[in-house]
Amino acid sequence: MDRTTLVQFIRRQEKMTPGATGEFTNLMNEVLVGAKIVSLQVNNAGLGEDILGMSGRVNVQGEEVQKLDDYANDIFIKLVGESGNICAITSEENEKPVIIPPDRAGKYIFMVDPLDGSSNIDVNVNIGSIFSVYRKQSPGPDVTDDDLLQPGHQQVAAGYIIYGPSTLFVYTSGNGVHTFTLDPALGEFFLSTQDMKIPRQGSTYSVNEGNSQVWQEPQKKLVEYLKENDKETKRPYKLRYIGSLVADFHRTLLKGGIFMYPGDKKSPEGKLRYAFEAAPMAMIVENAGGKASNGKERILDIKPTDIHQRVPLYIGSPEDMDRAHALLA
Ligand code: P6P
Repeated sequence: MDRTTLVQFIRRQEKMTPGATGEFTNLMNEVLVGAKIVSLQVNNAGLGEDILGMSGRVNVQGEEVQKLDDYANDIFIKLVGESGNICAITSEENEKPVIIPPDRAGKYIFMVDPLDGSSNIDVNVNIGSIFSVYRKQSPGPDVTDDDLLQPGHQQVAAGYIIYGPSTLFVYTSGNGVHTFTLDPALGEFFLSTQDMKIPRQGSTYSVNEGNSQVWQEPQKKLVEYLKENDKETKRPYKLRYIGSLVADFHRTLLKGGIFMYPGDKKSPEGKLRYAFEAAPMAMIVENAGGKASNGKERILDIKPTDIHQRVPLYIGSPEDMDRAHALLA
């Protein structure tokens, strides 16, 4: 394995970026410290302090909050909030944005799902943290909706940390998708894969078929099509669904195929959040040669109207996505 650390890699990219000031590198350093701290807690969950189980709180999404959700949220908000590089943080766990006082603020906006898939913690299934970085758009010191409700194509960077058999940090700043593996003995992330590309076509589909009774007809037809027998188009596809977006997405990125969380008759906008899940994964998959849509429109072209807006998500290999769009049309 290459012994390039995550910060060394980001610094190299910074040197190749005209006008770079080092603020982004400093911000990313705080994010990776947060990742190491959360990784330690996730991997020691159940040992020592009682960090497993429910916090007793229900979040803005109406979801029961795990103690580790709160812990991860506090860690990222504290570390990134004190970096001096950001003027606002939005989090899936916080109803309102955290606004940094102008005298301690910087030019970036940080958006985070601090612990996605946390309902899987108690059954020891992979979970993750997902983040996005945007530039402040509005002039002057105040943070406005122009800063908090940006279309995903304005992301400066996007990434996720997946806490599993190993802790991986996967990110893009628009020049390819790169993966770093945490060496727990050294407490350092080392470069493991540079400029990842998603296979042009896969052989798996990933969706919660438990919702099929409330799917719209085109969605039903798409999944039936993927299950038909046709050697020429590598069908039937295999179903793989973990119920943790970071894990389902990471497998799709490496092996190809398509992940879907469609809108349905009960929830026309689906379940996943635009800012904290769909937009960052869409930036990553496009930088790896894949595609991401809401079934019709490119995810990165959508301008959200609320920081907690939900959106249907189809994401994966370009050939699988093109076929899905043809069948959903
Ligand atoms: P369902 C986890 O709660 C999450 O937000 C994503 O990580 C995951 O893809 C999705 O919800 C799973 O939802 O309805 O299939 O349990």
